[in-house]
Amino acid sequence: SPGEKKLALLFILVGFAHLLIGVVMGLLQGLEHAGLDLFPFIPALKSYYQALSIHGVFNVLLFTTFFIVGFLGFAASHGFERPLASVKLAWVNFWLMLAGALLTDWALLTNQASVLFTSYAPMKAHPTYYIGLAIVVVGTLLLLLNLVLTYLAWRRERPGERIPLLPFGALVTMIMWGMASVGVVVEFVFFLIPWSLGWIAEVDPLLTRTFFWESGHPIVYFWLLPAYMSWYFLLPRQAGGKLFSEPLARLAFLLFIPLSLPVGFHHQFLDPGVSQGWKAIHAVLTFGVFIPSMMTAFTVLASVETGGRARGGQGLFGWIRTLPWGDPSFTGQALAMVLFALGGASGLINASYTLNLEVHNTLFIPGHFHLTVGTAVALTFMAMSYWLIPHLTGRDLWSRRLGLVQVVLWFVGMTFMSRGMSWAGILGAPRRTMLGASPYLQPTWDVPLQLVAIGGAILTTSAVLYYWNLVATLASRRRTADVEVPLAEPLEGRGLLPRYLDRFAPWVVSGALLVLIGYGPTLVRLLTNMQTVAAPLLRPF
Ligand code: HAS
Repeated sequence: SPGEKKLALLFILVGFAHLLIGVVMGLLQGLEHAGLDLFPFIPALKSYYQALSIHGVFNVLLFTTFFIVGFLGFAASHGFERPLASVKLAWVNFWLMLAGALLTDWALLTNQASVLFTSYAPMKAHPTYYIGLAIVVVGTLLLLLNLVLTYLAWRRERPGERIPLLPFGALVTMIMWGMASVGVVVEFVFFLIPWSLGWIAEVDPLLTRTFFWESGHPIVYFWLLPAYMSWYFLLPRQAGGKLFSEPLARLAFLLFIPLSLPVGFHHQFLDPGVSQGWKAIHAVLTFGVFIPSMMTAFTVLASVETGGRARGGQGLFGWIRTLPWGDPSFTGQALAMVLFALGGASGLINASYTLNLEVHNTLFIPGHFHLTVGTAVALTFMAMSYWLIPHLTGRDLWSRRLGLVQVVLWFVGMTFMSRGMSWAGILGAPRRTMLGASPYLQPTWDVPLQLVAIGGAILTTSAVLYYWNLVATLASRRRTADVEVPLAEPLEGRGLLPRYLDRFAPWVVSGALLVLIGYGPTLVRLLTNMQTVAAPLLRPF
């Protein structure tokens, strides 16, 4: 309905507004690393760490979450061919999340929350920072509630029918995130918020970090799965082809529910106080969550190939040439995938327990996540917006050519920047450090850090082009006939599908069990060691 389209648009625009500020902070950081420190010239910014905190929270927490909530609500109601169960709840959710985001923005912009996006204690932020983020998380859970209610209403109307692909992807994403969010909810509600308000005197950094990473790794799949929804269910149609295998696609999505949850210790390989045995188990499970992404690489590439061949492409690689490279939405997503393959490879390096000792807390890690969340996710969301915003507004995209240049520049900029970061990281350059001012700057870091700055400048140019096109599209009077949602058909038709690929319960139960096994013993030990209310209750275990 027009109301729901408007709501989705508002969510998405709030997300992109945050990305805009985050990108500007990114440029300042990149230049600082290369020796050009502009921070003293910007009175609003009190320190490098304030800018870095704004960059992280705005880009990976607020941009992503607002885009995702807007897109998933829209995708579910479009796929179910009915309005959300409660459109009123969806509007309440928007205002609630906006209020939460504004609280967090205020704390960050006034330099009262320079604690970086991981919110690690004992660095303490103003209470509004934690409360605002907690409200945003509650908003995501309200979306989950609304999606489940919509699913139940649809099921009553269409008993026995298989869940359509778009809502299926939206439900998997939100069920996974609903389970994953428990850690960060406990961390914020029982520890960080009371501590920041002065109600409790101290918190245990190891315990809060453990709760954080219980949610903090799966959150990357909360960001990634909506991009996967586009790659699997929409991109093949944009390429002129079909989804290569519906069962494989569903299996890959469902595998993320159990496999993305019990892997958080791979962020804590170097934390004392977590036993090596549990770290090793999480390392092995991390290799498990690699599998659905490898399945994705195969299925999506095969789906896109059906498009290239349907357009007349022949031979082993001839189909690549005939793909619609003039379409910024297609090209942006294809380029995002190419860099994601490198992001996956660097993820494997991080996940390898021993190799992690070499790269942990170095610039190699930002090198990894600018390829994953910074490209696979952010570039895909921008590329999707080239059809989604015209669809939601009824206004024609202002310039396809500008869009094309923008996505190519993002790809080139990120290639330079992530290469520079990974290279400097392997040479020992630390992350989260004002490198330009450090007394231990190594001559060998010079060239890689120049690459970071060059990449940052290209990325900023790309961002300027993106916002130019976005604003011009929103302001344009050029109306377009309804831009369709490019929903792909499965190649093999809608044949028989095993029931377990259309049910959530077995995956949810196995996910819950894996979390209990993977985290239970460590959490019980950490909680009983503390002077918490829970300690006497947990001691018998
Ligand atoms: Fe990660 C740290 C391991 C995926 C984000 N990661 C981070 C941090 C972030 C992040 C933000 O094990 C930093 C947190 C912090 O601040 O401390 N990560 C992995 C592994 C994967 C992985 C194994 N990460 C992601 C994704 C992210 C993300 C996705 C965001 C969206 N990561 C780690 C580890 C650390 C870590 C350690 C901690 C390091 C430390 O020491 O602190 C895997 O899920 C990756 C699987 C991906 C693939 C690639 C599949 C390729 C596809 C594309 C194919 C298309 C092609 C071409 C080839 C297997 C699907 C198409 C061409 C056409 C023509 C169409």
